[in-house]
Amino acid sequence: MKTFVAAVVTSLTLACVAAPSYAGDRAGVRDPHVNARQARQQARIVEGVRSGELTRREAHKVREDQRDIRQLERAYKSDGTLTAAERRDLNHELNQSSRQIRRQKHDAQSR
Ligand SMILES: [Ca+2]
Ligand SMILES: [Ca+2]
Repeated sequence: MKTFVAAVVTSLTLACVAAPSYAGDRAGVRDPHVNARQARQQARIVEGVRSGELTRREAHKVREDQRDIRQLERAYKSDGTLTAAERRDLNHELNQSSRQIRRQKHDAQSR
């Protein structure tokens, strides 16, 4: 009996853990995590321009990266589903653009 209860509890726990991604898939293309990252990076760029850490050229470059990511996101979502692999790729691109923003903000060049 104890084993049976443990098995039920385990499967319930697994169902709860699995639920968020399942709900995300059912919702189709919504991905608040990606959107939040995009908003944060956008804010970092604006901040970098304001502080002068990003030159005009650097700001242009990192904004192009942001635009490319939005295009990729649109393409991935165009079939009505954002798959786990597509989501992973978007986050990979966001990692790269984040590194790029950091690099440009902390290099020697400024306005
Ligand atoms: Ca897709
Ligand atoms: Ca710079």
